[in-house]
Amino acid sequence: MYSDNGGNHGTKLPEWAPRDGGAEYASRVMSGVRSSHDGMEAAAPGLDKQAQTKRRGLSIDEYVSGILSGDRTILSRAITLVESNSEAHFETARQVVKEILPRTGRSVRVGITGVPGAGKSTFIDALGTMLCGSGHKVAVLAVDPSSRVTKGSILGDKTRMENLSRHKNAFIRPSPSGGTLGGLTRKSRETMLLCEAAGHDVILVETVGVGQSEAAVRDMVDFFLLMVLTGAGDELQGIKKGVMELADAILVNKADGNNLLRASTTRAEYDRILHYLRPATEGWTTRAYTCSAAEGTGVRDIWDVVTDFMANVKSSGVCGERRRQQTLSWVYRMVEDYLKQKFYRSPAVARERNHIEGSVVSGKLSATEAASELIRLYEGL
Ligand SMILES: Nc1nc2c(ncn2[C@@H]2O[C@H](COP(=O)(O)OP(=O)(O)O)[C@@H](O)[C@H]2O)c(=O)[nH]1
Ligand SMILES: [Mg+2]
Repeated sequence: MYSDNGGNHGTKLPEWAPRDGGAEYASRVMSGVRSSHDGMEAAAPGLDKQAQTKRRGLSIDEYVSGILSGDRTILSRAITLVESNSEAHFETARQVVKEILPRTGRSVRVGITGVPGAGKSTFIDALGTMLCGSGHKVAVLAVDPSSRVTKGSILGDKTRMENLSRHKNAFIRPSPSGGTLGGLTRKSRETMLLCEAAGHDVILVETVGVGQSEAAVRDMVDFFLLMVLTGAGDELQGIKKGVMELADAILVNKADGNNLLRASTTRAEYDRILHYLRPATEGWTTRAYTCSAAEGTGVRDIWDVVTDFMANVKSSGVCGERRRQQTLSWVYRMVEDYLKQKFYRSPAVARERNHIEGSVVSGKLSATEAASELIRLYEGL
C-alpha cells in the first residue's frame, strides 16, 4: 500500500543539535537527564535484581525484531526510547525507527479533535473496541500539549477507554509529557510509525483543541474528525472556521436521550455551514453526522465514512500525495525548529535582545530595522 519514508531518519543527528530539552527539536537530544520512563536502561536505583535484568537495554536488533513480531512490551519500550529526552537514547531511537521504516505506512490514520468533554475518548473506546472485535489491530495515541499542566487527560483517557484497554488487539499510549507541540508531534509521529511496524492497521490519534494541536495532528493523519456537541447559534460560532476546514467529517456526539432532536438540528446546521467552506480533502465532501459514543449508535456509520474516504483518496492518489507532503513538511518543520532555537540561543542575540525590543517599543527603531539588526547580530556580521 503506502510507504511512508518518514522523514529524515537516515541522517545522523547533526553535531550542532541544540542541547536544551525545553525546546522542541532538542527534545530528544537533551543531555544530562536520565529518563525515568519505564523500560529504559537508566532504571531507577533500588529496583531489585530481577527487574534490573529485565530492564537492561535492548540492542537495536532486539528492538526491531520485537516490534516487528508485535511484542507489546518491546513496542512500549521502543516508544519510551523515542520519547526520551536523553541524548544517550537518541542514536538507538534513530536506528530503530530507520530499521522499521520499510514496514510502516500500512494503516488508516485517523485524527480526532474536539473540546474537552466532547466525548473523544468515549468514542475511541467504542470505535476501537468494535474494530478490534472484527480483527483490526488498533493503536490509540494522544497529542495533548496541555496534559503536562493538568495531568488530567491521561488518567481520564485510561478510565474512558476501559473496554478497549482490555482488548488484546489494542495498544493505548497516552500523550508524551513535556516539551512543546513540535516535540510532542515528532514523538507521536514516530510512535505512530512504531505502531504500524508492530502490525497496527488502524491508528487513532486523539487531540484536544488547544493551540495549534489540531493543525499538527491534521498533518500526521489521513482522515481528520472534528467532534462537537449539540448547541445552536452562539456555540456553533465558537468553533473556529479554521478547524472546520481541517475536518473530513464533523461528528455531533451525545445524540442520545432527550438530546436526540437537538443533535440532529445541530448536525443540519453544521452541514449548512460546511456547504460554504473549503473541503479539507480534494475530491471529498465533508459532512456532519451524529452519534452516541456512550450508546454506540452511529459509530459503525462513521467507520463506513472513513472506509469510503480511504477508498476514494487511495484511488485518486490524494492519500499518497498527502502523505508525501506530510513527510516533507515534517522534515522542514524540524529544520525550522532547529534554526529558530539556534537564533534565540545565539549569545549575541540574547545579549542585545532586550535593548532592541526596548527601542522598537519606544519607537526609536522600526520593526524592520530591529529584525535586520537581530539577524546581523545572529550572523555575526
Ligand atoms: N450522554 C452521553 N454522554 C457521553 C457520550 N460520550 C461521552 N459522554 C460523556 O461525556 C464526558 C466526557 O467524555 P470523554 O470521552 O472523556 O470526552 P473527551 O474529553 O472529549 O475525551 C464523560 O462523562 C462521558 O461519559 C455520549 O455519547 N452520550
Ligand atoms: Mg479524552
